[in-house]
Amino acid sequence: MTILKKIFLWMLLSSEDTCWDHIINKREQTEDLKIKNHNIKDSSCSLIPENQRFDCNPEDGASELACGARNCCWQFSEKINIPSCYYRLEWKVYDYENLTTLENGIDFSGFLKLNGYSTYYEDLPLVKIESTSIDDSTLRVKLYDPLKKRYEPPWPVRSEPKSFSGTTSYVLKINKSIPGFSVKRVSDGTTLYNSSGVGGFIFANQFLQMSALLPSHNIYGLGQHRANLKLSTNWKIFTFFNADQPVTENANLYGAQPFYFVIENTGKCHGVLFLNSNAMDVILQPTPAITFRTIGGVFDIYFFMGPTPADVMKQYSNFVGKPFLLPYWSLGFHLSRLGYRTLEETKEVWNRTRMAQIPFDTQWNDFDYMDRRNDFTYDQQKFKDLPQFIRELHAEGMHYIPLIDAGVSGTEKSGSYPPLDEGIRRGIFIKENGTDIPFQGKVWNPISTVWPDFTNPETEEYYKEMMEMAHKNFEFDGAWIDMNEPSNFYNGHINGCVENNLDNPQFVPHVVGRHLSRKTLCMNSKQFLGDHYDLHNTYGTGQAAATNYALAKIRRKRPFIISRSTWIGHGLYAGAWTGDAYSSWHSLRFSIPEILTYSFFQIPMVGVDICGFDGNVTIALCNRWVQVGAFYPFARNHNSDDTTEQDPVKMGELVVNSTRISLRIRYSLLPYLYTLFFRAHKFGETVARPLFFEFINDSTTHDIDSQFLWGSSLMIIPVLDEVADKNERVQAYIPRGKWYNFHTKEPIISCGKNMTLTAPIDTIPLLIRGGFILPMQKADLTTTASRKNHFELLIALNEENRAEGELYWDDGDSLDSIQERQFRWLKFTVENNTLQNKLIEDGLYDGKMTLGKIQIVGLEMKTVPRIMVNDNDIRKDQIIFNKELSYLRVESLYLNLKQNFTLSWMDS
Ligand code: MIG
Repeated sequence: MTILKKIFLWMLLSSEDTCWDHIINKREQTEDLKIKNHNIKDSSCSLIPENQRFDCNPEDGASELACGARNCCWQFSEKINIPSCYYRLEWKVYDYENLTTLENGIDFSGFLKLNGYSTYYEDLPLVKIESTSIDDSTLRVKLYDPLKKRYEPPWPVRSEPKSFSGTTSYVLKINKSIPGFSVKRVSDGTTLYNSSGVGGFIFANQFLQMSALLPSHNIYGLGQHRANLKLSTNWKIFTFFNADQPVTENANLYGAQPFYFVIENTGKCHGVLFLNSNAMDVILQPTPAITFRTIGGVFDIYFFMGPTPADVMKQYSNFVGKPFLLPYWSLGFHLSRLGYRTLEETKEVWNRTRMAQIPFDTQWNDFDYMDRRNDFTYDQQKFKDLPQFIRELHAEGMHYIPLIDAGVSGTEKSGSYPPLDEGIRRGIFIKENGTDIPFQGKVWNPISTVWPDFTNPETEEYYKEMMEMAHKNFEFDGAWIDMNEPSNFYNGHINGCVENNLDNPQFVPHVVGRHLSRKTLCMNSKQFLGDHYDLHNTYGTGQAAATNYALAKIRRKRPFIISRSTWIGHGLYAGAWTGDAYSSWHSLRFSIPEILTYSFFQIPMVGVDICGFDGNVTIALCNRWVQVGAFYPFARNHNSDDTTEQDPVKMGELVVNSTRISLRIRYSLLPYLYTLFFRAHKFGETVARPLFFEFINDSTTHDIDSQFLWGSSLMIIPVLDEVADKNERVQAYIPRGKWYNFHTKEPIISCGKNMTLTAPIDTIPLLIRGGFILPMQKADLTTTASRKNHFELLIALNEENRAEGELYWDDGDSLDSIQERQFRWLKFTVENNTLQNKLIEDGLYDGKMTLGKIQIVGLEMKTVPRIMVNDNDIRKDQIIFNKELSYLRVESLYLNLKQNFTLSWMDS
């Protein structure tokens, strides 16, 4: 085929994408030049604009010479992040061969054959590329070694997809002349991902790279990083390698979630998972484009077509697993700190918090409670009465969660510490390379630490036994799993790691310290399923899975686990907290995008340490932090041992007041929050939700990460800086529609505008969205008590005087409530001045469910309305109506929610 014909074909394949067209034109010119001009090298290079450069020398210290050796372009750039050494358009080391369409007519397979040298060791001689249409909205493209099995992550657990033969909302195209592929949305022709001839496609043993053009700058996800919700495309490197790294910008943190989410220019959305657990850099550049650069495994890429944000989430959750159904009590307030040195100190804080009438469900202990900081033990002196204390908590309807460190003590007298003896007997610890000896490092344990290998199928049973042994001594209710990146005080061994190609690969992603074994294990240590090098990022999720299994077996109730480290699919087993946050206004402000980003990853149960972990918090900061912290899905105040006490009572009257006010609101809204968590479990929906999920066509919302929603209908507008705090005012964007001030019930009608809201010193601004019904219960001091109170409905009418809402209810703790249909799942609607309930699904839960009160906001009536329940008038003294506010309250109802009822209002 002549060059021109090739170009023509290629243009046909991809002519709809503007960015792409641009490059094609350049390429066409380049090819013309090739014919006319000998000095093609420099001209082709200078035709590539800066923001279309793809880095050809990601190692430090690029030079013209080294760049030339890579057959790349060199054009020195002053700007720090813009590559001086970049790929020429025709750069390739692979050629397509034997591309064939498969039986279903949509999927294909083919090979890429090596025809050059990437400059990285061990380029694969042959790469197989396969596309699999999983369903109409999910596409998988996998590139792997057909000759030798390479590592692939064990989580999320997945079955080989069957290929689908219906119509798909996407189409995948290949330009046979150059490596790569493109994925296009059928309905509007948007190219979502185009890697054909973009950057340099490389598949070497320890260097895998793929770049792709993206359709917009609205890119989200790629956690765990401290960043704005909408990610910067200004040559940003996001490094994925789980590390014990206090939360800061431009660093790889505790979790790895290589999943991104894009709002296309049309407002349609899609998500992309890059299922690779090796240490990896992901670069976003202003083209806009993305580069994945990883040092092991395979390319396994999943496209989730949306088109709404909720669709993307649902499709993604179908693949990675949906969040666990949490126990109701876990939605209460949690109190913790490192450095309650004794049980007495723990009790003191517990007591004063309760005495202050602060809603409070779960007391935590950090490793203080352990005997010599060893897992599965408790200190028989300083925490002598721990078992009794836990019984007391239980009697009060409260719960207890202890910390469990990932590592187990590695030096104990034989026969004295079963977790070590049993682990050795079963051979389940991560091993020293080439031996059967457990890999030894050091964490909190007295002398040394070894790590259970959660990829070993034996470990689950081992973990269960160890936890059961501990549980017999003190009946904890959940688990807080820490240091599971895994973290180590040494860089590998006490004297480091021996030189080897896993600890010293040719290319090291931009991990903090630029050294893989920094504060973790040597990369060449051995796990059941392979090298730690490959499995590192999955460790925390492996521990979460084993802990979940153990807790379910031991307690026969819903497991509740909070983990620091996370990986893809983590939410199926556990929630997370974001790790060590500094007690600063800056951390407070970033806590919102941090929490929202975890929602994308299907980890809705997430929180930031309220009032911050490191550093001393001020009263002013803690005061605002407790207010928003009450709206973190996971609401826990936690603190380091070398900082001043920051439990609400210790912070003084102002903070106590704010805590009480905000937690009472939280507790009163728990039936709503629990329903959202049920929907997360059932459908993969988000709980804490970015505004753009609900207002996708309003592009102002695409950037907002200082406000958020619970579900569709409650907007939280926290005070996040000192100016707003002092002024007691906060700026907020109110999307189009009718809203109501939660506190005052005043209506706000917006056509999409910025507004200033008052934020009194002890109160967080909250808005309810017209058109929705929120199930509530009167707050109490524990969830155990509050969930017995009568239900209430808060009805916020929209401009058409309609509203709807939902309630999921069960006993809040049984493992199999859903399978056994031990629930009630109701829908409420308001239409034609009548409130009605209907079953969404039939259920058998037979606990009491009484509706005691309704509130309606936005009810415009001339006089106090007459109200009928099931066609009977109710008493006048049950009705309170505020005409100016259009606010109605009906009290002392006694309606069984499990039966159908109607409640209507009319002019009297
Ligand atoms: O080396 O268990 O992020 O929440 O208090 C520090 C002690 C270990 C780190 C956790 C923090 C916890 C602390 N842990």
